[in-house]
Amino acid sequence: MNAPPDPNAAAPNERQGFWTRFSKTLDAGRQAYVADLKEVFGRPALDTAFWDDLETSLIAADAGVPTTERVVGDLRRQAAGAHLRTPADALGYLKADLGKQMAARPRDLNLRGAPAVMLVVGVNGSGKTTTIGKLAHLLQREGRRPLLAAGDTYRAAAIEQLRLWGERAQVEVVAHGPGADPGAVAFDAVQAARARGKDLVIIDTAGRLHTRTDLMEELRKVRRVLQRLDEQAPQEVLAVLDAHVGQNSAQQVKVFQEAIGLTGLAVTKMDGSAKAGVVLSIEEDLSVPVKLVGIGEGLDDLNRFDPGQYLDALLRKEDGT
Ligand SMILES: Nc1nc2c(ncn2[C@@H]2O[C@H](COP(=O)(O)OP(=O)(O)OP(=O)(O)O)[C@@H](O)[C@H]2O)c(=O)[nH]1
Ligand SMILES: [Mg+2]
Repeated sequence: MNAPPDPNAAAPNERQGFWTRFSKTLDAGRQAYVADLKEVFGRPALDTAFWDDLETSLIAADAGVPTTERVVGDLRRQAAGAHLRTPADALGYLKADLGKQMAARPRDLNLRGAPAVMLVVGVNGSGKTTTIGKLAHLLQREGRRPLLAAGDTYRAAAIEQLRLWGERAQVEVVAHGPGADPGAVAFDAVQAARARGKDLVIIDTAGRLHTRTDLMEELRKVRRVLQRLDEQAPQEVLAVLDAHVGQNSAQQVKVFQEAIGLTGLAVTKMDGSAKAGVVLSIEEDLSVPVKLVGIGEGLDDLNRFDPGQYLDALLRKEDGT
């Protein structure tokens, strides 16, 4: 028997042009800033205006107050100790520091299972269904055989939307009628995947406000059903966050994390969002790694998160761009 494909074999950078588009779209979002992080790091001197504007632009980018204070405090100490002399030095230090922290977080998708099961959750309209369509496409191109499960049974339109993504990405969709039990859909999808030789099931769920405890219980029920079929399932529970929501998304993540446990985050709508810094604060505060980023509504507008590329796009590249 052939060995299954290594789920994380394809380097993130192989997605053609993704990180160039990512960087451009962050630049577009940046136009809303009071001061621009890239501009601040491009200045000649570590003067008072530099420190003030660095702090302002980190907060404007939604890096959050605690993260901003820690980062700026740390840089100031390094500068006082004469370890940093220019904004370019500060940039190098900050990128190395944040990069080290980010590299320590496990970001690979766990796709080990027969099939592996991914449960995708989040508040209304955060981008779950779209992310699932793009993710199915991404993973299929890497040699996986995904199947989608229409676990959002609240609206007929939600089932149709997933079917449409199924057609676009050329993957099968298992669905019941509107009003069906999401647990039953999930169960059938895993059985169907086994019968049809699929190695991955991605389950869509209805958007729910994190404050609705009854709807959180429904997610726990889906998880219990999955665990009856495979103790390790779901291998991934991904919360989808809209980057425009910025700091408020931390609260959403916390509640989903407590209710069902999350293995990772997918941050969507980074295109044109001025709040790309939110990744820094969420990871620092909540220790749930960002695994995927979305920059649009097209099939190729999703990629695995790459901290180095992200920091280049947010702060500045060493070559000044
Ligand atoms: N610009 C942009 N739009 C996105 C992105 N991801 C999703 N969208 C759009 O956001 C809207 C909501 O996306 P959905 O995928 O339907 O969100 P959802 O979480 O499934 O929504 P519910 O099922 O209603 O909770 C749609 O109009 C998507 O096209 C993205 O990365 N960039
Ligand atoms: Mg949806």
